[in-house]
Amino acid sequence: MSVTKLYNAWFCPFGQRAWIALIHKGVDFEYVEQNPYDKTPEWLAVNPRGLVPTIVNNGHSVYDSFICVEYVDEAWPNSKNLLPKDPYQRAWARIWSDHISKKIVPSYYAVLMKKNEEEREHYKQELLTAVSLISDNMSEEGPFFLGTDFGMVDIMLAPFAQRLDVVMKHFRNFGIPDNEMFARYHRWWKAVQEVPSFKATVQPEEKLRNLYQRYADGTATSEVGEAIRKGTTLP
Ligand SMILES: N[C@@H](CCC(=O)N[C@@H](CS)C(=O)NCC(=O)O)C(=O)O
Repeated sequence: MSVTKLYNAWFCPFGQRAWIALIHKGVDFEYVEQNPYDKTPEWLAVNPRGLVPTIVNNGHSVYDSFICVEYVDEAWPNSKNLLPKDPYQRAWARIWSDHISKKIVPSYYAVLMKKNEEEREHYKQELLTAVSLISDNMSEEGPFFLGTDFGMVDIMLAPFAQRLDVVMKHFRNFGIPDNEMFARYHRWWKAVQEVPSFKATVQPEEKLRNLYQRYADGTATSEVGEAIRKGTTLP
């Protein structure tokens, strides 16, 4: 049987999701560092969209981080479920994963990339509203989104929580306020930082900041960068 491969770029928050999922489930895989911007025929043969993350398993390519996380959970079933068993709880986890993709991620990039201060203010408010909404819907007991088990929603949010702390504070002097409204969010984030699979994927802060400089300058030519500039949906 061929070895399972994860094509990723060290800095990519989407790729980090698939990476965390594979480690968390204890999957034996090979990490392949890939430059996703260089759309060589070899790379496009692995993923026609040319985006990381991409998981290659049993001769098939699986891509898009949300799909990768679900796939990992289903392809390597074990006690470390990333999605709960109950259909409604599964739907609930997907509802909030979708919220992260549609509300939190785009506003994070917009605060980072928009040049106009007024526009940035608008997206800061959107980001805070979106984060407070997800915090209000985290399980009371916690510490994770659904309770005691680290899972899908936590994986979807964690790479961006890290960038809010490391990148956003540095370039925009802006973060999630440490007040009553966001107390549950901060309890969640503290617990996530102790999860071994998450810890294993964390990159040095300085390295991340250097990489995000071009987003903060508004010059990033990635598909995400183009989408934020044009106001279209993210890839
Ligand atoms: N929706 C995709 C987005 C993945 C994505 O945008 N990855 C970036 C790196 S962080 C990429 O591969 N960019 C290549 C490009 O922009 O050409 C996912 O969730 O996996």
